[in-house]
Amino acid sequence: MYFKKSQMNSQNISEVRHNFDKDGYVFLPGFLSEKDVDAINYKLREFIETKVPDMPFNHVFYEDKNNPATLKQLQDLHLYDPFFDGILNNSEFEKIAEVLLGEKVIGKNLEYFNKPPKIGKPTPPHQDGYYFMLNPPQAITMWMALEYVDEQTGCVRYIKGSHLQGMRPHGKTETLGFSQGITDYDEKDFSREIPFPAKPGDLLIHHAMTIHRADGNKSDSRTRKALGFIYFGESAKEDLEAKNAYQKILSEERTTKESLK
Ligand SMILES: O=C(O)CCC(=O)C(=O)O
Repeated sequence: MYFKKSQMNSQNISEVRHNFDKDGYVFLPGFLSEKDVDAINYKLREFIETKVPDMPFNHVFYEDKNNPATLKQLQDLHLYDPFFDGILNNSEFEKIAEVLLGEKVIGKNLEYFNKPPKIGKPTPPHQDGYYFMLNPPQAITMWMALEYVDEQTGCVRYIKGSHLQGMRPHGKTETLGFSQGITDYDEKDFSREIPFPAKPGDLLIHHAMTIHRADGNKSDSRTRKALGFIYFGESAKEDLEAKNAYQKILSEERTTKESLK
Protein backbone atom coordinates (compact mmCIF):
# COMPACT_ATOMS: atom_id res chain seq x y z
CA MET A 1 0.00 0.00 0.00
CA TYR A 2 2.44 2.67 1.16
CA PHE A 3 5.27 2.07 -1.24
CA LYS A 4 6.64 3.01 -4.58
CA LYS A 5 7.15 -0.49 -5.92
CA SER A 6 9.33 0.74 -8.80
CA GLN A 7 11.89 1.90 -6.28
CA MET A 8 12.73 -1.65 -5.21
CA ASN A 9 13.69 -3.82 -8.17
CA SER A 10 15.96 -6.75 -7.49
CA GLN A 11 19.08 -4.80 -8.45
CA ASN A 12 18.59 -1.96 -6.03
CA ILE A 13 17.34 -4.28 -3.30
CA SER A 14 20.75 -5.92 -3.30
CA GLU A 15 22.45 -2.51 -3.40
CA VAL A 16 20.32 -1.29 -0.47
CA ARG A 17 21.16 -4.45 1.49
CA HIS A 18 24.86 -4.11 0.67
CA ASN A 19 24.90 -0.50 1.94
CA PHE A 20 22.89 -1.40 5.02
CA ASP A 21 25.34 -4.20 5.92
CA LYS A 22 28.35 -1.94 5.31
CA ASP A 23 27.15 1.35 6.88
CA GLY A 24 24.53 0.21 9.41
CA TYR A 25 21.86 2.41 7.81
CA VAL A 26 20.28 3.35 4.50
CA PHE A 27 18.43 6.44 3.32
CA LEU A 28 15.52 5.94 0.91
CA PRO A 29 14.40 9.38 -0.25
CA GLY A 30 10.81 9.72 -1.43
CA PHE A 31 9.81 6.31 -0.14
CA LEU A 32 6.23 7.51 0.29
CA SER A 33 4.43 9.93 -1.98
CA GLU A 34 3.20 13.28 -0.73
CA LYS A 35 -0.35 11.95 -0.99
CA ASP A 36 0.38 8.99 1.28
CA VAL A 37 2.13 11.21 3.83
CA ASP A 38 -0.85 13.57 3.76
CA ALA A 39 -3.15 10.62 4.52
CA ILE A 40 -0.98 9.59 7.49
CA ASN A 41 -0.82 13.14 8.83
CA TYR A 42 -4.59 13.47 8.53
CA LYS A 43 -5.12 10.20 10.39
CA LEU A 44 -2.60 11.18 13.07
CA ARG A 45 -4.34 14.49 13.74
CA GLU A 46 -7.65 12.64 14.15
CA PHE A 47 -6.00 9.99 16.35
CA ILE A 48 -4.38 12.59 18.61
CA GLU A 49 -7.70 14.34 19.05
CA THR A 50 -9.89 11.31 19.67
CA LYS A 51 -7.76 8.45 21.05
CA VAL A 52 -4.75 9.93 22.79
CA PRO A 53 -6.75 11.34 25.74
CA ASP A 54 -7.69 7.74 26.71
CA MET A 55 -4.28 6.15 26.20
CA PRO A 56 -2.25 5.00 29.22
CA PHE A 57 0.50 7.33 30.42
CA ASN A 58 3.30 4.94 29.44
CA HIS A 59 2.27 5.26 25.77
CA VAL A 60 1.97 9.06 25.65
CA PHE A 61 4.82 11.46 26.41
CA TYR A 62 4.65 15.25 26.59
CA GLU A 63 7.49 17.74 27.02
CA ASP A 64 5.14 19.45 29.49
CA LYS A 65 2.39 17.16 30.67
CA ASN A 66 0.14 20.13 31.46
CA ASN A 67 0.23 21.29 27.87
CA PRO A 68 -1.19 18.90 25.22
CA ALA A 69 0.43 21.01 22.48
CA THR A 70 3.79 19.67 23.66
CA LEU A 71 3.06 16.04 22.71
CA LYS A 72 6.43 14.45 21.88
CA GLN A 73 5.94 10.71 21.54
CA LEU A 74 3.29 8.01 21.14
CA GLN A 75 3.99 4.30 21.52
CA ASP A 76 2.35 1.25 19.92
CA LEU A 77 0.05 3.09 17.52
CA HIS A 78 -0.62 -0.23 15.76
CA LEU A 79 -2.41 -1.57 18.85
CA TYR A 80 -4.95 1.25 18.84
CA ASP A 81 -5.97 1.58 15.21
CA PRO A 82 -6.09 -0.83 12.23
CA PHE A 83 -4.85 1.97 9.97
CA PHE A 84 -1.55 2.03 11.85
CA ASP A 85 -1.44 -1.75 12.17
CA GLY A 86 -1.62 -1.88 8.37
CA ILE A 87 1.43 0.36 8.10
CA LEU A 88 3.55 -1.74 10.47
CA ASN A 89 2.39 -5.27 9.68
CA ASN A 90 2.05 -7.07 6.34
CA SER A 91 3.24 -3.90 4.68
CA GLU A 92 6.00 -2.86 2.31
CA PHE A 93 7.92 -1.56 5.34
CA GLU A 94 7.82 -5.04 6.83
CA LYS A 95 9.03 -6.54 3.53
CA ILE A 96 12.07 -4.29 3.45
CA ALA A 97 12.84 -5.14 7.08
CA GLU A 98 12.84 -8.82 6.08
CA VAL A 99 15.13 -8.21 3.15
CA LEU A 100 17.58 -6.20 5.25
CA LEU A 101 17.67 -8.60 8.19
CA GLY A 102 17.63 -11.66 5.93
CA GLU A 103 14.88 -13.36 7.92
CA LYS A 104 11.20 -13.10 8.88
CA VAL A 105 10.47 -10.21 11.22
CA ILE A 106 7.97 -9.31 13.91
CA GLY A 107 6.58 -5.77 13.97
CA LYS A 108 7.11 -4.63 17.56
CA ASN A 109 6.26 -0.96 17.67
CA LEU A 110 4.94 1.89 15.57
CA GLU A 111 5.84 5.18 17.24
CA TYR A 112 5.10 8.82 16.61
CA PHE A 113 7.87 11.32 17.34
CA ASN A 114 7.62 15.06 17.54
CA LYS A 115 9.98 17.75 18.76
CA PRO A 116 7.83 20.79 19.54
CA PRO A 117 9.38 24.16 18.55
CA LYS A 118 11.92 25.62 21.03
CA ILE A 119 11.32 22.97 23.69
CA GLY A 120 11.79 19.68 21.75
CA LYS A 121 14.73 18.07 23.54
CA PRO A 122 17.75 16.35 21.97
CA THR A 123 17.63 12.60 21.42
CA PRO A 124 20.68 11.29 23.30
CA PRO A 125 23.27 9.24 21.38
CA HIS A 126 22.27 5.60 21.72
CA GLN A 127 22.07 2.16 20.17
CA ASP A 128 18.53 0.78 20.02
CA GLY A 129 19.88 -2.68 20.82
CA TYR A 130 20.66 -1.47 24.34
CA TYR A 131 16.94 -0.90 24.92
CA PHE A 132 15.81 -3.99 23.00
CA MET A 133 17.89 -6.51 25.03
CA LEU A 134 18.10 -9.07 22.22
CA ASN A 135 20.37 -11.96 21.54
CA PRO A 136 21.44 -11.82 18.73
CA PRO A 137 20.72 -8.07 18.25
CA GLN A 138 18.85 -8.72 15.02
CA ALA A 139 16.51 -5.77 14.76
CA ILE A 140 15.83 -2.77 12.62
CA THR A 141 14.39 0.68 13.21
CA MET A 142 12.86 2.81 10.48
CA TRP A 143 12.32 6.53 10.79
CA MET A 144 10.11 8.33 8.31
CA ALA A 145 9.79 12.10 8.11
CA LEU A 146 6.21 13.41 8.14
CA GLU A 147 7.33 16.96 7.37
CA TYR A 148 10.53 18.82 6.44
CA VAL A 149 13.22 18.08 9.01
CA ASP A 150 16.64 19.73 9.05
CA GLU A 151 19.54 20.45 11.38
CA GLN A 152 17.65 23.31 13.02
CA THR A 153 14.64 21.16 13.95
CA GLY A 154 16.81 18.15 14.90
CA CYS A 155 17.37 15.67 12.09
CA VAL A 156 18.66 12.15 12.79
CA ARG A 157 22.47 11.71 12.73
CA TYR A 158 24.28 8.42 12.25
CA ILE A 159 27.81 7.18 12.80
CA LYS A 160 28.69 5.12 9.75
CA GLY A 161 29.88 1.58 10.45
CA SER A 162 29.19 1.87 14.20
CA HIS A 163 26.96 -1.22 14.09
CA LEU A 164 30.13 -3.29 13.61
CA GLN A 165 31.93 -1.89 16.66
CA GLY A 166 30.04 -3.45 19.54
CA MET A 167 27.79 -2.05 22.25
CA ARG A 168 28.96 1.18 23.91
CA PRO A 169 28.31 1.87 27.60
CA HIS A 170 24.90 3.46 28.24
CA GLY A 171 23.56 5.26 31.30
CA LYS A 172 20.46 7.04 32.46
CA THR A 173 19.41 10.31 30.78
CA GLU A 174 16.78 12.87 31.76
CA THR A 175 15.05 12.50 28.40
CA LEU A 176 11.55 11.08 28.56
CA GLY A 177 11.18 8.37 25.90
CA PHE A 178 14.97 7.96 25.55
CA SER A 179 15.99 7.05 29.05
CA GLN A 180 19.42 5.66 28.12
CA GLY A 181 22.32 7.30 26.30
CA ILE A 182 25.96 6.52 25.50
CA THR A 183 28.04 7.73 28.44
CA ASP A 184 31.43 8.08 26.71
CA TYR A 185 30.25 9.92 23.56
CA ASP A 186 33.08 12.31 22.71
CA GLU A 187 34.37 14.89 20.19
CA LYS A 188 35.55 12.16 17.87
CA ASP A 189 32.03 10.73 17.78
CA PHE A 190 30.49 14.16 17.09
CA SER A 191 32.93 14.70 14.23
CA ARG A 192 31.99 11.38 12.61
CA GLU A 193 28.24 12.04 12.61
CA ILE A 194 26.37 12.26 9.33
CA PRO A 195 23.20 14.38 9.50
CA PHE A 196 20.15 13.37 7.47
CA PRO A 197 17.85 16.28 6.69
CA ALA A 198 14.67 14.78 5.27
CA LYS A 199 11.52 15.75 3.47
CA PRO A 200 8.06 14.21 3.99
CA GLY A 201 8.08 10.54 2.95
CA ASP A 202 11.87 10.07 3.14
CA LEU A 203 12.78 6.89 5.00
CA LEU A 204 15.83 6.16 7.14
CA ILE A 205 16.53 2.60 8.25
CA HIS A 206 19.16 1.60 10.79
CA HIS A 207 20.43 -1.53 12.47
CA ALA A 208 19.87 -2.00 16.21
CA MET A 209 23.61 -1.56 16.84
CA THR A 210 24.00 1.68 14.85
CA ILE A 211 24.83 4.76 16.94
CA HIS A 212 22.51 7.68 16.30
CA ARG A 213 21.19 10.83 17.94
CA ALA A 214 19.35 14.05 17.12
CA ASP A 215 19.56 17.65 18.32
CA GLY A 216 16.69 19.44 20.01
CA ASN A 217 14.37 21.65 18.02
CA LYS A 218 15.86 25.16 17.94
CA SER A 219 13.23 26.56 15.61
CA ASP A 220 10.74 29.12 16.95
CA SER A 221 7.79 27.81 14.99
CA ARG A 222 8.43 24.51 13.18
CA THR A 223 7.52 21.11 14.62
CA ARG A 224 9.51 17.95 13.77
CA LYS A 225 7.18 15.02 13.18
CA ALA A 226 8.13 11.50 12.21
CA LEU A 227 7.04 7.87 12.46
CA GLY A 228 9.29 5.20 13.95
CA PHE A 229 8.97 1.49 13.11
CA ILE A 230 10.63 -1.31 15.06
CA TYR A 231 11.06 -4.84 13.71
CA PHE A 232 12.76 -7.75 15.47
CA GLY A 233 14.21 -10.61 13.45
CA GLU A 234 12.62 -13.92 14.41
CA SER A 235 16.02 -15.29 15.47
CA ALA A 236 16.37 -12.52 18.09
CA LYS A 237 15.50 -13.70 21.58
CA GLU A 238 14.30 -11.10 24.07
CA ASP A 239 15.59 -11.17 27.63
CA LEU A 240 12.05 -10.69 28.93
CA GLU A 241 12.96 -10.79 32.60
CA ALA A 242 15.49 -7.97 32.24
CA LYS A 243 13.13 -6.02 30.03
CA ASN A 244 10.12 -6.24 32.35
CA ALA A 245 12.27 -5.27 35.33
CA TYR A 246 13.56 -2.27 33.39
CA GLN A 247 10.04 -1.20 32.31
CA LYS A 248 8.88 -1.46 35.92
CA ILE A 249 11.67 0.85 37.08
CA LEU A 250 10.84 3.37 34.35
CA SER A 251 7.14 3.37 35.23
CA GLU A 252 7.86 3.75 38.93
CA GLU A 253 10.27 6.61 38.29
CA ARG A 254 7.72 8.37 36.13
CA THR A 255 4.94 7.97 38.67
CA THR A 256 7.17 9.30 41.46
CA LYS A 257 8.28 12.29 39.39
CA GLU A 258 4.71 13.16 38.43
CA SER A 259 3.45 12.90 41.98
CA LEU A 260 6.20 15.34 43.06
CA LYS A 261 5.03 18.03 40.64
O1 LIG B 1 13.30 10.94 16.41
C1 LIG B 1 14.40 10.94 16.94
O2 LIG B 1 14.92 11.96 17.41
C2 LIG B 1 15.23 9.71 17.05
C3 LIG B 1 14.51 8.44 16.93
C4 LIG B 1 15.38 7.33 17.40
O3 LIG B 1 16.42 7.52 17.95
C5 LIG B 1 14.96 5.96 17.21
O4 LIG B 1 13.86 5.74 16.69
O5 LIG B 1 15.71 5.07 17.60
